[in-house]
Amino acid sequence: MLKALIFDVDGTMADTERDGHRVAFNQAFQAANLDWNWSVELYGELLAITGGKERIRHYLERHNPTFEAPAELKDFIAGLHAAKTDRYCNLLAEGRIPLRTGVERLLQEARAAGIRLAIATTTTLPNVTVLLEHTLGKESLDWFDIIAAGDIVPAKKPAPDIYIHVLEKMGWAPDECLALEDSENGLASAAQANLKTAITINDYTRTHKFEGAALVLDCFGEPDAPFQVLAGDTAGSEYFSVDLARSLLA
Ligand code: XBP
Ligand code: MG
Repeated sequence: MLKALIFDVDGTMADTERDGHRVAFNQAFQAANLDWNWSVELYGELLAITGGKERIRHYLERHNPTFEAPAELKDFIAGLHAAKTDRYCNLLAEGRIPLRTGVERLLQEARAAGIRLAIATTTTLPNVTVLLEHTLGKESLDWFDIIAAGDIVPAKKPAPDIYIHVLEKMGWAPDECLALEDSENGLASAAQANLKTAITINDYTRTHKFEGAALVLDCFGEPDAPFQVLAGDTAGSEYFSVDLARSLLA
C-alpha cells in the first residue's frame, strides 16, 4: 500500500544544478575575489560529491591544491557557502528555475488521493522553501509532512541517513513509501534505507547507473507529453501517476 512519496529536490523536482547552484557558487567565489570558475563540465564532475560545503572542500583538495587556504578552512568554506546560499535563493526568487515536467501535477494528484508527501534532500533548507514558494506558492510548504534537508543528519547522500530520518520521524515503513530521485547517489541513499525508487534522469545524470531502480524515466511526463521509459515496466502508463507509483510498490 502506497502511503507516501518522498521527493529528492535537486535534479528531481527542478533542474537546479547547472543554472542554479553552479551559477550561485561562481557568484560567491567572485564576490570573495577568488578566481575560481566552475564550468558546466567541471561541475558535472564535482556533483559526485553531494553537499555544497563538501563540494568546495573536495574542489580545493583535488582541483586547486595550490590555493593557500586560510587556517580556519572550515569557517572559510562555511562563509563562502552561506554567500552561495544567498545568491542561489536570489536566483530562485527571480523565477529562474521552474519545476520539472509533471512535478506539480503529481503533487496535486497525490494530495487529492490522500498520499502523504515528504522531501529528503542534501541541499540547504532555505533552498527548498524558496523553490517551493516561487513555483507553487507559499502554502505549498504545508503540503509536505516533513521537509528533511541539509545538515540535519551527519552523513549526506549516498548515505541513507536523510531517508531514515524521514521514515523514523513519520513512523512510516519503507515498503509504504516510494522515493523519487535523479542520481546514482540519491538511488544509493534510498536503497540503503530499503526504499523502492523511481528515477527521472537529467543532463547531469543520464550516464549514471540505476541498477536496482524500480523505474527509470526521462521525466514524470504529462497526459499530453508522455515520458520516455529507460528501464522498468510502466504497464502502459504514459505519465507518472499515483496509480503507477502504487503499482511499483505492489
Ligand atoms: C544535491 C546536492 C546539493 C546541491 C547544493 O544532491 O548535492 O549539494 O548541489 O546544495 P541531492 P547546498 O539531489 O542528491 O540531494 O550547496 O545547499 O549543499
Ligand atoms: Mg538529486
